[in-house]
Amino acid sequence: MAKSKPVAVEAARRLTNDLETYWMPFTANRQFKAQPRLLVGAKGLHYTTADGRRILDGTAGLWCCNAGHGHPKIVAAIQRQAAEMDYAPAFQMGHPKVFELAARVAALVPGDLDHVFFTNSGSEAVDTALKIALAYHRAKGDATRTRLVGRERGYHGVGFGGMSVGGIANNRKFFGPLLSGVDHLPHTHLPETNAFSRGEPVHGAHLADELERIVALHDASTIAAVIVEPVACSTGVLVPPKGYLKRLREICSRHGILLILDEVITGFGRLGTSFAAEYFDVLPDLITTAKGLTSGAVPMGAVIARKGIYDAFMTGPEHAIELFHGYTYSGHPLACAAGLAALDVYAEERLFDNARTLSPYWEDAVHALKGLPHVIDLRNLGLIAAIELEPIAGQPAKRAFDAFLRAYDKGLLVRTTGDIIALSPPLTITKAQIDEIFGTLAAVLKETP
Ligand code: PXG
Repeated sequence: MAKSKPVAVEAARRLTNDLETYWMPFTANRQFKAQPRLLVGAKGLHYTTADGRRILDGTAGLWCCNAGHGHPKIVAAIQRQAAEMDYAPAFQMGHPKVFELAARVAALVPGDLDHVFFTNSGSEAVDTALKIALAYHRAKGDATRTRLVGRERGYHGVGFGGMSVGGIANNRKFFGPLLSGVDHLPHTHLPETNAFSRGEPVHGAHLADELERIVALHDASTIAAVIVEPVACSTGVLVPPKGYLKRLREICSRHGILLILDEVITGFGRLGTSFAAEYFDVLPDLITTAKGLTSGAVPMGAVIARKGIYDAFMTGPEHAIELFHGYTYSGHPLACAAGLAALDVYAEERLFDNARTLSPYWEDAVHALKGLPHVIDLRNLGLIAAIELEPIAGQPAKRAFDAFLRAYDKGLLVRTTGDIIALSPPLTITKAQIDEIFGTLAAVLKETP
């Protein structure tokens, strides 16, 4: 396994003499703490490491810093807001920026997805959307609609709702029985027919019909909602087969089942459109989002609901709370300031257009890796890509993690899941930087054992 330079360990120790106390999320703690990788600065497309190296950010942080790092407008907006008003109670009180941000977000999504509920993360957005779906049916007098449908290999965060509809065994198996009444559609990964597809694979739309099987088993009158990621990113970038999402939408509509698109990653320009709903021309009932909403600068998530859903709650006495749900930090002023500034930057710098314009170049760069050692599949859409490697027999995930370390040593940050390398750079990327990412990766793959 490639080693991070010893100097990185020393630099980390200089900055903190206690690596032990912090329990790191989704990290091999003991491995990390033996060879820490500390980042101390970020500007534009680059991180700075504790030992003073510049690292090209191939992952927009964790798929979130769509405007690049440290954008002066976003920084200034957060600073101003911190000085002006740190916090306003989220319940029974408001502040102007949260209303403004809701309107600005709603303006970016198609159709009558007109109402925005703020959370602090994607996980909270997912659990909020599932709760809204259940409460919506009840408000409509359809209280038997309680079942939820997710998809194998789906990732919807780490709350009990998101875990339950999620489809990644390691995120589920340690945590007991989870929610009852959940079914899963099959995943859409068909390497035999779809390997090395450019963009949307041709085969597999029929997999949406599996929803009919679930309906036949339980009856539509028991099913509240289906939730899927338009592109399943965390599991290693599974691009939906052509026509799949439209077919899922049709089946949901036919049976009165709500369709939730989890756009935590695909929202805010990742595919070259505001949201994947626009890219795929599919109108969901609810959208969950986060990450790019503030360009990752302050934690924030959101659920965007169609008018009919919001309206269904706006009945009963006017003084009565319509939805018993919310967070202390829903619509936090710092997050709203960051969100408004991020939306300004996206518009002024035409970053969604940049993503769209660059995506054919990105696609060519991804697929130029074909034929390099270990590469068994390449997948892409918008400014997302996956490079799937043949696992080392008996040691799953080791080869890709080794490539991750080698890339980091060569000045490039990538993500890995299992033996898949995932890429999702800031939308501010240039052609030269795309060349740099794939040049580095080609060198890495040639030396990865
Ligand atoms: N839904 C989707 C589709 C996501 O991708 C979440 C929900 C949860 O969001 P929060 O904010 O609670 O983390 C996500 C998060 C990775 C990676 O590299 C992906 C995510 C988070 C961290 C790493 O695969 N997705």
